Amino acid sequence: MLPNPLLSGFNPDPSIVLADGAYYLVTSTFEYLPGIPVYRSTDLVTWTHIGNVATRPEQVSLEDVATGGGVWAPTIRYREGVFYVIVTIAMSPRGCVVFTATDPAGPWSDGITIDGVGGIDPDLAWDDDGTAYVTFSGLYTNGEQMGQHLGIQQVRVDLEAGKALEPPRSLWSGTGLKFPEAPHLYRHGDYWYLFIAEGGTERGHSVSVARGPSPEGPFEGHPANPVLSASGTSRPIQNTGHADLVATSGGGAALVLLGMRPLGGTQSFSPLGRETFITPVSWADGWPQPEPVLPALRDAVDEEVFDFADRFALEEPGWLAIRTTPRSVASVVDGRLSITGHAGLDDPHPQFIGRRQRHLTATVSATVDASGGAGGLAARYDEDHWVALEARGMVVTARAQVAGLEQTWQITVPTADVELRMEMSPPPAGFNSAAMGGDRIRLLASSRLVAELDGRYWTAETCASFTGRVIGLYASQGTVSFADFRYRGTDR
Ligand code: 6LW
Repeated sequence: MLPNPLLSGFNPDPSIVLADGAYYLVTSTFEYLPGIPVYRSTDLVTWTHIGNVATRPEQVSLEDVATGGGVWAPTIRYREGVFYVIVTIAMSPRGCVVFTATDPAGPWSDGITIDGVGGIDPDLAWDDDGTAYVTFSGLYTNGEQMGQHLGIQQVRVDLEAGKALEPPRSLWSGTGLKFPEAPHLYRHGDYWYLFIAEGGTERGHSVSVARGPSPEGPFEGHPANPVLSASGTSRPIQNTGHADLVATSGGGAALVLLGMRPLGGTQSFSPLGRETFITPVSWADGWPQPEPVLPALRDAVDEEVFDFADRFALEEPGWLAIRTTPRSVASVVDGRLSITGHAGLDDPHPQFIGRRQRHLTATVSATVDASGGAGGLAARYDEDHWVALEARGMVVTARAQVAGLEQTWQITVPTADVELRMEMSPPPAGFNSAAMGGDRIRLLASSRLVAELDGRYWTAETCASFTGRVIGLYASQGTVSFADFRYRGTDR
């Protein structure tokens, strides 16, 4: 059985390709850099984060992009020795961009904008004679109807010239649920299949399928659409949709797709945001039938220790920064990670580097010296939603920021080199407000509890954010240094 989640933590909108016996999977990164992680596996079980598509800020131009905008829903494909990633840089003039690489670990090209694709979630497919098709979710991008969906559209494109060869044609609009989006187009047997998402990316999220005789259609819907949805069920994995099809060993097939793991009671809250899952697909009468997405948790305890005496600790591809690269925020100086701060976490350009929280039970810690400034350990959703343990000299302040409102708790610690720790765990069983809430977040300094919080306020549902929880190190003033950063997580 394949593990589920397949790639845990903030990994939405997965797209996958099989090339020369290996799978490559990419996900969305929004306002973070580096953008678009590339994960590799040969068995769909063990995945390695081999690099990122957007390692240079100019590839995606995020400086002025609002949080929640930026790198949306990449598609990865492979043809004649070249990997292609096509993606929308939302709310940015870059628009629909195609990157190429011969080695998926990188480097990837600077990217070329394809003019004439008015929408989001572009897919790339070629027919037998080499005609390239971009199929996307049409959106009004200006005027009074801005943001309204136009259904699934398509253009033939010249990838080298970066332009559409025709005005968008409408292909199909699904079954009538809201937001037809996330199209992926493939040939299978005698038909071309169009998989789309419908119902919005929240609890109504669904997968619907249509088929037609050519990549341009005409398309007829699957009689049992939507073919996959967790909507209205009590399954532990919700919001399932935005699927990409891939061949598996032994002639089988599977969908990779996004989903969430809500905690708590009837409302329920997902601390990790949208994660990547997988589910088998069988074929009957020329139609695909995916199975419901079920959990298959990994047993392992995942442990990462970044000891900054190792000067390559910052080169690991999983570090993220906001609208800039981790290396322009932090550096390794005399065996410690050093960050110089001049803005707070509520600023669009904070001096923060972090990593995805990937487990519902996780402990993250860092040893900080803040004798020359202010900074520490933070868990971030966006500018208005974060939790921090901030050291300033020998004073540690726990800061909880929700919708721009803040509450603080303060203690004094005995030494300048203080261990800051966040412990996250699922809510307790029972029928009270803690049990009905989000995960528990405990904030500790030098092993003393400074605050304990209901994590519901730092979840995908509350923050209305497309990302997930990113936990890491920051400085808001002066220069702060860190001896280490540790992450320990388990799903059991
Ligand atoms: C993405 C859209 C969606 O472009 O959310 O879940 C948007 N679906 O398809 C951002 O991830």
